[in-house]
Amino acid sequence: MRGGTSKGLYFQAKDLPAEPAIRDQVLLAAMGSPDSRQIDGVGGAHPLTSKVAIVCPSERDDADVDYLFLQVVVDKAVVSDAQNCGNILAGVGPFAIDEGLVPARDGVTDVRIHMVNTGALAVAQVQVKDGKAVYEGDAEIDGVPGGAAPVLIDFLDIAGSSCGALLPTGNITDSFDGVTVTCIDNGMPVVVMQASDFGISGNETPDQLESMTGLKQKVEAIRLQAGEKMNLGDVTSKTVPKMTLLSAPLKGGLVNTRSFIPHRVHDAIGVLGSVSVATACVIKGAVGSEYLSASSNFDALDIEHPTGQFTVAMDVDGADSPDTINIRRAALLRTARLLMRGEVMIPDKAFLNN
Ligand code: NQM
Repeated sequence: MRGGTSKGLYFQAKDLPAEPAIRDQVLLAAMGSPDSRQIDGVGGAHPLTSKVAIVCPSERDDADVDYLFLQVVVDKAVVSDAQNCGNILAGVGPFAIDEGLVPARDGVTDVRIHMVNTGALAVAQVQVKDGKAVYEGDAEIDGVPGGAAPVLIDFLDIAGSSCGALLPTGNITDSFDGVTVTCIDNGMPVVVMQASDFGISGNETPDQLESMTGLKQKVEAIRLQAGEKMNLGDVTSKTVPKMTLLSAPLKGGLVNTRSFIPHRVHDAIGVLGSVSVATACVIKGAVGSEYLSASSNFDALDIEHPTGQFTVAMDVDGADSPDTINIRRAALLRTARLLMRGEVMIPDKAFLNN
């Protein structure tokens, strides 16, 4: 399925080996990792197209399904559950309905999703007709050509869900290698920085940024230090924290972004990544707060990115101080599409490695 601006394989948990080590070998073989082209699998040779959702009925009273997100690293034999993914999340509601995991109600069905990676909850509003998810429609999201049925997603309790606190270092800003940053986790651990502190405009294309070796080394050096202070431990081989560079908006949005996720540059921006960036912008004194103005509309905070913009709705109290800030709501629009349904073939050797 395509979920938002990402693409991945969606499985029911019962169809995969229960033992994580064997399951991961199966997923590596399915995607064709490790190989920069993923030529011997169905992965798309980019972190955004090498993703997996594993879904099953939830045992929680407040959730319909459990969603475990796994990042299958393209060029390493690594499958990581260290991060969540809000784009792949967009396909979970429709998948759960089509697989009969949730009773479908014609019109709109609310699917309550327990996001296993972080323990937080999201509610997806899925369009339904004749008991099946509807994929066609007019809702457009930047980074995806054409329209599709809207999937509205409300995130309920995501602050600090990976790092233990919204501002996991205990500070609104920190300094690493002379660069002032805000370390934040409102659903995704992100280090928010100013592009100008790296001597770039922030309008460069992802390809241009990926070719700037010195810049990438500087960003990675900060990431390794910030990761420790954000309670993530040694993040050398983790895909978090994400590193987002801010600059002035070009298209009337709140702020412009370029995101290292963390070694490739995102063609757009992650869903939860953008919620974390929007949150930094509304905290007084945080990196990004300089872009907020009296006229900023909290129902539509537009985060610009290389292929358009991403609109986040936020309801926040007490943003004057890290001690009082209370995120009451973070919500956004995504779309998803079922691309194919079937079997992915796994060579026997994937099972023999264990
Ligand atoms: O931040 C890419 C994506 C993501 C993650 C990444 C995401 C999110 O665009 O919730 O969606 O940052 O690795 O799929």
